[in-house]
Amino acid sequence: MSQAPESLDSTATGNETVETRGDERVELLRADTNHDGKTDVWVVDTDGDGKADLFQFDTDGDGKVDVTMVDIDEDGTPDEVVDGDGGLPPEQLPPTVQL
Ligand SMILES: [Ca+2]
Ligand SMILES: [Ca+2]
Ligand SMILES: [Ca+2]
Repeated sequence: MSQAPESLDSTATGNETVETRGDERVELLRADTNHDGKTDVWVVDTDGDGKADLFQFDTDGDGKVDVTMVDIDEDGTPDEVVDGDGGLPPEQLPPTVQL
């Protein structure tokens, strides 16, 4: 088995960094579920295969990610859930979908 030569250690900030399939950030969907004009759901494809593998949620409405879920095998079930943005802060753009 080959191991990654370097592993990021971001424990100093207290923010966990999630491992994703790729290092792209193709946002498939941004949504504003509480209609405050700020995005609170991000659905992201990180490896460019067109399928979502990263999901982020702002649960308290401050516009910052509170929960990040990674579906590393793209089977529809999150494999890793961390607090915060998982080291992948989204751009502060207006939501594409108003739910
Ligand atoms: Ca919102
Ligand atoms: Ca993908
Ligand atoms: Ca938040």
